[in-house]
Amino acid sequence: MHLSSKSDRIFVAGHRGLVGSAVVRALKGAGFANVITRTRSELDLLDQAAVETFFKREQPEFVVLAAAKVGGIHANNTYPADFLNQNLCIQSNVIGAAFVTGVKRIMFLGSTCIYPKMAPQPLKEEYLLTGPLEPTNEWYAIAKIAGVKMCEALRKQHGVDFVSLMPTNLYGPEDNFDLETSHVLPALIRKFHEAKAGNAPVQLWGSGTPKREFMYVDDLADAILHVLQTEEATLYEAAPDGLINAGVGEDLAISELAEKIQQTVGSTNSVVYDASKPDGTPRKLVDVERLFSLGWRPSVSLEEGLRRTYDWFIANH
Ligand code: GFB
Repeated sequence: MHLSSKSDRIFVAGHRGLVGSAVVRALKGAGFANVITRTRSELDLLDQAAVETFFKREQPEFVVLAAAKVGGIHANNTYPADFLNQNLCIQSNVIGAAFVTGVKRIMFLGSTCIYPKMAPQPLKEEYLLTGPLEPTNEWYAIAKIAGVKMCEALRKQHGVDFVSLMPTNLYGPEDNFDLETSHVLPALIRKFHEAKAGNAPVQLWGSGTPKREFMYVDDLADAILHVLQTEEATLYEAAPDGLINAGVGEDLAISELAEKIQQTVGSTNSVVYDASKPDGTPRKLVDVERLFSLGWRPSVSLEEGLRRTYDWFIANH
């Protein structure tokens, strides 16, 4: 059942993260009055009993599941057990409690790394489980695939309206700028910014040739609201399996991204590549036909998004 009233009760799990904070901004900006959030110390999503008690007491009608163990290529590669286990637990607890308490629609969020490493581009939803995964993030991907399949299975067996949205690489305010655990875009903003104080070259990972698609997180939040407000029949006509990609439809090489960030930050430092660090998947441009067929389009260009993110970084770090 779709989100239709400004008084609907919406639980945003993970509201302090990059995605969750953008979803809360979007919901409140659109006038939704009952947005429910809990910090990690108030509700541990790894604790099944606590999650179920919370759902029974608060009775959310809609859920955006943006809580997850996430990180860039190095974090994914270094902590495979944490990425697999924590994500499986969080999503099993939240999706399970949502089912038991009759949530009207849950939106489960994952990532386009669920698709096979060598799948044809752009990545269509139907390519799921057609080939081996990218090794640096297969642990995270397997957890997320399980979440997609859990939503699909509950819908198949019980007719619930549980849907999955798979965003491409995201960036924006509240991102993680830690150089060890972050994704490439915030890492490069920080590296170029800090390098401005001297003449040392900026060290980037891998070869610079992999291509990525970047979506500003407020665009994703807007897409989430759009899908939540789409009627059930329309939604499943576009996505019979309940799986929808979210992206902007364009990608660029990491070396090109580095040039754009260098311009945004105003750095003149040279760039060197550290070939001992992994490249990850060569390309993962998503096919956005399903989402676009629902009438949604992105509105923030990469240049504009980079400027906003750099401003946020300067103000907050
Ligand atoms: O964003 P990123 O960490 O993750 O890296 P993925 C993207 C590309 O940027 C890789 C290169 O080819 C990196 O080698 N890169 C260059 C850098 N310099 C840097 C740097 O300083 N820091 C980082 N982090 N990368 C993640 C997955 O994959 O993307 C997750 O591991 C998830 O599961 C997420 O799907 C969206 O795009 O390779």
